[in-house]
Amino acid sequence: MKTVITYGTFDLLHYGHVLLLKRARALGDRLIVGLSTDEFNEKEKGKHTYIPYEQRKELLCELKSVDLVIPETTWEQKAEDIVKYNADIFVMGDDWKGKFDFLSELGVEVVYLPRTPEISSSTIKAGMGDHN
Ligand code: C2G
Repeated sequence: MKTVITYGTFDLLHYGHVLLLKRARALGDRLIVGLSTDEFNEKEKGKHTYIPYEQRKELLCELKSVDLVIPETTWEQKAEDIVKYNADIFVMGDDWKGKFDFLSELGVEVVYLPRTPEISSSTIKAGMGDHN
């Protein structure tokens, strides 16, 4: 059983998120998603989330690529999660390239996947602004 783990906000879930999750899941047999809580987003990422945590979690749980969703409440929890869930592969989009290489010391394979261009939660929010 090869376990893949990834982290993110996944606000206003869109095609870029789904493609990331699909590719991450394809690297193993199960995918765990560390989903940023609303508080973590506000305090640590300075990001306002439009969709509250519980609804973002529910959406992710509906995706066949996702096997388990856990809360992301700190930047530092990744190492303990990797050990706790015996993760074999850590995946992030390549906007994070290099930022999590240190995790390979835990024996996990660190993989950065190309982001899907032209779509992001911020462009969707901006678009929504145009139509108000
Ligand atoms: N992503 C992507 N293509 C996009 C947008 C996002 O591949 N067009 C990827 C990101 O690279 C990330 C994942 O989808 O791997 C989730 O993106 P965000 O919700 O923006 O996550 P982020 O704010 O980068 O939080 O501790 C890590 C953080 O929680 C990551």
